[in-house]
Amino acid sequence: MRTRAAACNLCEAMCGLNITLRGDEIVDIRGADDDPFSKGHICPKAVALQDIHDDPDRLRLPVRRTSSGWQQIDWDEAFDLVASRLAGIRAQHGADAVALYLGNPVVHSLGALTHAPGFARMLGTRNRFSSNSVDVLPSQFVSYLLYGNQWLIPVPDIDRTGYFLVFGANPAASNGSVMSAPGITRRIRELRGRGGRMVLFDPRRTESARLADEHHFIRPGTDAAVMLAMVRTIVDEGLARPLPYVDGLEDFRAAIEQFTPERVAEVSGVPAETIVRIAREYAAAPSAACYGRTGVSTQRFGTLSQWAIQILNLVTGNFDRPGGVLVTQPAIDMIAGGQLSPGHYARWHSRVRGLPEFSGELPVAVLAEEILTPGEGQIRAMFTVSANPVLSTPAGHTLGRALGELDFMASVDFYINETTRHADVILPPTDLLERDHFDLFFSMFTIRDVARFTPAVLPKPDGARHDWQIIGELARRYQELLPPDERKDQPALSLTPEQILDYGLAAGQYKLSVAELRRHPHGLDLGPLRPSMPARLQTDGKRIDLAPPLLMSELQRARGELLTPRPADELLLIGRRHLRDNNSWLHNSARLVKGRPRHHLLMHPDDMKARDLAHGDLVSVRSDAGTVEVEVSASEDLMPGTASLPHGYGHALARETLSIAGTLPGASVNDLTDPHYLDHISGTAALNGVPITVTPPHVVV
Ligand SMILES: Nc1nc2c(c(=O)[nH]1)N[C@H]1C(S)=C(S)[C@@H](COP(=O)(O)OP(=O)(O)OC[C@H]3O[C@@H](n4cnc5c(=O)[nH]c(N)nc54)[C@H](O)[C@@H]3O)O[C@H]1N2
Ligand SMILES: Nc1nc2c(c(=O)[nH]1)N[C@H]1C(S)=C(S)[C@@H](COP(=O)(O)OP(=O)(O)OC[C@H]3O[C@@H](n4cnc5c(=O)[nH]c(N)nc54)[C@H](O)[C@@H]3O)O[C@H]1N2
Ligand code: SF4
Ligand SMILES: [Mo]
Repeated sequence: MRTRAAACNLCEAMCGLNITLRGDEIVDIRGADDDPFSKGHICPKAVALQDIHDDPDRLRLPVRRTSSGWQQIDWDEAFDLVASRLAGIRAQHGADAVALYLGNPVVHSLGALTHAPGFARMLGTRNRFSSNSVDVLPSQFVSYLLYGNQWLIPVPDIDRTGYFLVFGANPAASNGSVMSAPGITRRIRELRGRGGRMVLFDPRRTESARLADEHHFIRPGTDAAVMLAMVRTIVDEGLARPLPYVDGLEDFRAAIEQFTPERVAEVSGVPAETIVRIAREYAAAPSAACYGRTGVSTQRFGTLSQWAIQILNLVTGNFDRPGGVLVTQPAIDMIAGGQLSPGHYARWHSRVRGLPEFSGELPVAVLAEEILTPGEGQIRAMFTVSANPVLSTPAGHTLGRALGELDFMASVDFYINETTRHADVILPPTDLLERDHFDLFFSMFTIRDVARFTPAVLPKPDGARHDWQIIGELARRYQELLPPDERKDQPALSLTPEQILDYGLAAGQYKLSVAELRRHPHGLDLGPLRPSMPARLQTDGKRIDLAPPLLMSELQRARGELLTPRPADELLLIGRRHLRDNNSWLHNSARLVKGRPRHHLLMHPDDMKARDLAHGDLVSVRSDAGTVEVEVSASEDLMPGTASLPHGYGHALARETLSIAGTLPGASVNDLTDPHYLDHISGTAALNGVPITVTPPHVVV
């Protein structure tokens, strides 16, 4: 028996692990007490690393879909087939006919992260998509406009802050996002233990609400209004302490005149006194951090919400100060190194609906229509990497139908799921324990600067390929098939991830190397977050304009809707995450799915009574985009007028290939979410706050 230091990369918390092995068999997985960052923290999902590794349903070799079912093929044949079909469709219909979708685990897989962007550039398509447009895009958009780079997103200094003000995040379930903070519940308890406060706004009394000093219900989609009213109070009461390099406060104040606490109380359900009191407390706190995640990004006013969060931090002097919010200084600084683009906006628009690109990507809400609408520029082929958009993007059922219409589809994934079942070829990478790991992406959002390199825990099986090897080889063969004038050499594709890391570490301020990190298997703590502004701003003159014209015009456009109360009898659907789920893909682990069902629609008992629904009933849930049937559970934790359904369920379509997940009950919430219901300016899908009706299934409305 031997014990190996490892890292869990299932979520953003980046927990350090100790894995005990007997030969190549996993005997035990536990939190590593000697990891300076995670200090032994672990959650129930970590054992899934073993379950994925052992899962007989996981693909080990490429498969091809044929009329008589899935057929295993060898790598050589698979690469040639995918490269020639993609290049052929490009030659016939142009580069935009091949679309690319990068799913969430790309940012968790070192090799996918180092190699997928190069292949994307090689494909040269304007039809590029990722999970960003069902996730963090509003934050990227705001950072691009305020700080000059989409990834200069400040992180709450949770270990030192005196006041943690949270909108639309549930770190007790998600373990934190754009805030890598292993052991977040402990950190929140410590915050309160040192006399700090946590105040949370969420339409559901969540697991995180139970940790907070105060939880306030808020009508979905009204956060921006509440925060703008807070800013107005702070400015009018002379409590603002803006930094010397911040401009535009006067213009901004003038634009929010109508956001009085009284008026905002009517739309949000948050009492005016509460808005004013929290604004005063926030401004008076010796240090404070305002933070909001998917609940305030994937909603109608995602960009305005994320803007208001930045403003709250900027006007109270909490931006770039210990205990406030700070930008990390990671060992590999991809912002300074230029590997991450500052961002650009509206350089082109989607063909059918005319939605603007952001930083080279179109909103995934337009993907299905770009496949289904005939004409010049129509998408005819898809390449996906670690993605399940049929379950994770709005009107996933329509997208599933669209994928069935493609001329060709290929996916890099180790499961045949609701999305990859449409692929002609699936190329499976090694699993998470068979490859080296370094959190290249999430090291940008840690609550302390840390660096940890984890060599593969288990050997790579014969004939297996890593994500980067798959993408790199495919890229090589694809490039050869292109006419010389269409080739785009991507030198990074011929490097290994380790070489890329070494280059990045040496260029970074700590002058590290992979060899040095190997000597510290549990990682290096590089210290608490440090002020670094305005030097790192990528704006003109290194100044921050609080009121950039694009956001000001969005505010102008949205003001009326934002200040109009929604109908009193309207029911709005919100999402839900559970500690033991992970988006759409850990449901094939028996250990994780056991226990009480987690897929139910939650509703307030009064709302159920008004609709004649009983606890446990199968109900019909209807939106403008679709209908699903699912069991309903009564919960006093829901704000009246809201209902909650988690995403990532509804695996019936993959019944034949996911033997455990395929037997789970539940429906996909994204058969209800609507590709036309968006955060207008960024195109991010409004997955929260979707109007629905709920009836017993036999009632026809
Ligand atoms: N266990 C687990 N962990 C995960 C994941 C997972 O699926 N499972 N997914 C990972 C990923 S990809 C991400 S991006 C992160 C997400 O991390 P979080 O954003 O922290 O995750 P959620 O639990 O979705 O929290 C969103 C909260 O917003 C609330 N909400 C909905 N609408 C509104 C609204 O209009 N206003 C306000 N104020 N609140 C609203 C919801 O009730 C919910 O509690 O989690 C990551 N970690
Ligand atoms: N209604 C609603 N919808 C949502 C959300 C919500 O809150 N509400 N949350 C959204 C968010 S924040 C996100 S990020 C998306 C996530 O949705 P997606 O981006 O679709 O990602 P996952 O569901 O995590 O799908 C992961 C796929 O990646 C594969 N995979 C895992 N690891 C690897 C790997 O290392 N390499 C490769 N090649 N494949 C791998 C898995 O087998 C699985 O098939 O969902 C979004 N959808
Ligand atoms: S919180 Fe859980 S899933 Fe996330 S990194 Fe830690 S052990 Fe893994
Ligand atoms: Mo996400």
